[in-house]
Amino acid sequence: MSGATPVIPGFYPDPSVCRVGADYYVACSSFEYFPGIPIFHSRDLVHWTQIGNALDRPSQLRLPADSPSSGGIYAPTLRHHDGKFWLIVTNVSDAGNMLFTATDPAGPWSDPVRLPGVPGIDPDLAWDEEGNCWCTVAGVGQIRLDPNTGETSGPARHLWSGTPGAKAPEAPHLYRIGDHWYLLIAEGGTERGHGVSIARSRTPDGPFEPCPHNPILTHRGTDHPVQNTGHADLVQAPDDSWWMVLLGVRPGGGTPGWHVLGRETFLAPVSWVDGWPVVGAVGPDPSELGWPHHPTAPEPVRDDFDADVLPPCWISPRDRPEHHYRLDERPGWLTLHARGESLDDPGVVFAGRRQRHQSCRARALIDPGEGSGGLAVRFDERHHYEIEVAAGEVRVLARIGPLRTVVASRPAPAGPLVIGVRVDAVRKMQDPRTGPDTLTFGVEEPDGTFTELGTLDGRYLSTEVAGGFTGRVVGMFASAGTVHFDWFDYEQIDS
Ligand code: 6LW
Repeated sequence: MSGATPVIPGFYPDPSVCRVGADYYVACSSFEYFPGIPIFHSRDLVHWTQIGNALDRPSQLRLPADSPSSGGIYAPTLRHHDGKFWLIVTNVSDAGNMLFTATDPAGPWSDPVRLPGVPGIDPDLAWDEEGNCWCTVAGVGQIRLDPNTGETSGPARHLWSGTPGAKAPEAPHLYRIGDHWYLLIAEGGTERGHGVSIARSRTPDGPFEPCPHNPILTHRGTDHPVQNTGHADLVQAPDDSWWMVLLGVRPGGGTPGWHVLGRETFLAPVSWVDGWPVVGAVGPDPSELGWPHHPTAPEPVRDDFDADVLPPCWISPRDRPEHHYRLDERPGWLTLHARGESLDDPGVVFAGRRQRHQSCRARALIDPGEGSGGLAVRFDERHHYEIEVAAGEVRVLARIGPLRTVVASRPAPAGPLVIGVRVDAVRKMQDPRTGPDTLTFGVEEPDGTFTELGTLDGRYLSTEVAGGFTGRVVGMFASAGTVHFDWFDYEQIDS
């Protein structure tokens, strides 16, 4: 079913989109990871390239060491107004709501304008014809905002509680379309009950009339391969067509189904009937769009660490201090200096990329020296699998909630070696108790053959087991001493 294809695969949830001329931009949540708020660019809404991260310095993004995984940066709203880009977002582990601006969405972005008068999460920005800026937040509430100073004015007002019986009205976005102001929201919670609803008013502050056919989008109660659809944003194309970006998940395996890549960004067409939006099939096949194909520069399959900085797809939990992540210590290598924290700790030295495909392979050439480190698939501090090289031994380890175990071990050759993980999604199921995939860790012999050391069930690195708002991140870590990596590669495989 073509509707099962995200336009931005991997854990890139809560997409917010804007268009400037022929260029589209999307911003997504990033939670406990640094840098934060990935920014993507597209010319056709289907092919997206990450052009940076909005929050790439500590003065913009503070994630305390004791802040929980899936804390930090919640849902942003990205808008273009008055000749510049505006990004409003909540850091639930620090100062709450903040506003950033940039002339180039690839960055640099400004330091934060703090918004002490803006309550809650999921802040949105909209300007009316008089230049007033309306900030709308989950709940759904609204307050007038001076986006340059961060000062609010007037009372916070309640706009809409969403559809009776549906919980958690959130992710509001306010638009002036034709003669109406439209208020788009998510409701039902970001799990299987998720949906998108809309209401309209003649004025930006209501009263709002709910759409008679809410929810305008949901997959709740269906067997659609994309579930949890919600948290949407609308954009109009240059040809006047309308489109929606939204989050969804792709559960795999048997019952109840486990999604391991987190909430991904999908696309759906929108048409207007009697002044209300009608949402088409989620995930149109690019060829169905008939638009010019704008190929994107795919993420590098292999990173040789020859550049002075890591490409924007690389992220680390909570911070990435340069003295722990060096590209200049051994030119052409990434050197990780551990800081006494393992993958069980919030501050582990770990550089990873989101797992973006259901079947994939990642490898790295490691020189552990006297240190210990390796390759990990991280969900959070309590859910991760890894292959670690330490003290002349290669071990496969698993952390699942309170349980930690050594799955396999064997002597390690002296010097550098290639370690890897292969993720095989389950395609055919004989047993409804089957998990979504398996993760096989091993070492690559000098002749290129892959010696498997241990295979693990992937359901324990899924949102249904671990909870939270993120997804798998695959990367390199150092748990003791200094560890060097010559290269890292990641690619989709067929399995
Ligand atoms: C986001 C809110 C939500 O701010 O989860 O479940 C939060 N709904 O819209 C993080 O994605």
